[in-house]
Amino acid sequence: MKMKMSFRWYGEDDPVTLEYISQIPGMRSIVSAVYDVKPGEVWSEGSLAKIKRNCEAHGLVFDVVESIPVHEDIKLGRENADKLIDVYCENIRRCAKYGVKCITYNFMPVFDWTRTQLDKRANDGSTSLVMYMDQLKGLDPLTDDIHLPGWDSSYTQLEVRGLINAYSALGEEGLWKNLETFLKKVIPVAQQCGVKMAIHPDDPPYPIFNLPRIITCEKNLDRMLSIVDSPANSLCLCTGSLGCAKSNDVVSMVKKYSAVGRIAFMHIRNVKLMEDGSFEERAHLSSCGSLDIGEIVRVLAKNGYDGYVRPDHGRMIWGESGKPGYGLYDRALGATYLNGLFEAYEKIYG
Ligand code: DNO
Repeated sequence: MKMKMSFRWYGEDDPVTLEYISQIPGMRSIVSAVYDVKPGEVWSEGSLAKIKRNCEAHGLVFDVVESIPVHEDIKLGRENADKLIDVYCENIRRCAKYGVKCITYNFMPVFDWTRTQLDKRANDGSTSLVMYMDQLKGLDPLTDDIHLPGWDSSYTQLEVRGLINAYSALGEEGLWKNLETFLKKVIPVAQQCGVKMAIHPDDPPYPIFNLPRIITCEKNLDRMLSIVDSPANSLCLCTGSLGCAKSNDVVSMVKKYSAVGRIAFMHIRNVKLMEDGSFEERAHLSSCGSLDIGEIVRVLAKNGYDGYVRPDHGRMIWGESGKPGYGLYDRALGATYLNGLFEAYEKIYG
């Protein structure tokens, strides 16, 4: 197949082993990262070499990194940002040396994805991640001692408050400026090493707790891609992240950006949107949620998409327990469903 099917693996501590992953039909690539250092530090070549070796021992290719985290000081444009960007570039070079072709990252202030519950039970007994607006309402990290699932637990409440205040002062245009500085240094290095940088959209794609969020909609994706007009400056188009804002037409975004070769990585999952903006993560099948996954794959195949694809968050089913969103069974079902769609559409479009 043209597209490259991949699976996220959290390293040797992941209960989902490389052996299990290799047993999923059509599985090609491993999406992983070096987890033994903090953001802003250099990744050891030994760690990268080990991931590569482990993958190859199971007939898998380690060619996608998710993520090299962007240090908050880079996003905030603080004094040591330049030095931290140099470290980032060094990490890109090192990844490339061990065969990595695509690196995912995000530019979300303080928190990565945000949900209000990680184990919402559906009628069929499966559980999944959800965001319920009424659970979110009234919460204020500046005054309450809260910790939402998905947030980086290495910050104290006090540090989180400091960061939130710094970002509020920075605002959206300040964040854009710091993204521009980052991209103008990082993309030429990636290009030189044959690596595509794939920015992950903000999840969910709207401001949370007054924090600026910029990778949210078509207009902003256009702006981001135009900062450095190179295929090395590409998107990780996450259907579930962009798809939880009603105003985003995910199919048309996939169509537009795959036509111009600016999608390096597709995260594919389905979400069910509610009237009040709440959403539930669902099984991958189109009929299980609000997104037309079949149409998304059709459009990709029609445009000859040959980048990476991974089934994103799965539900917990069949009694499995583990890292929320990252169990084996439902993601394997997702991969198989996506492989089926791609096989059919790639055959039709050649
Ligand atoms: C969530 C993931 C994100 C993603 C980062 C990329 O499950 O899609 O955490 O890895 O935002 O930097």
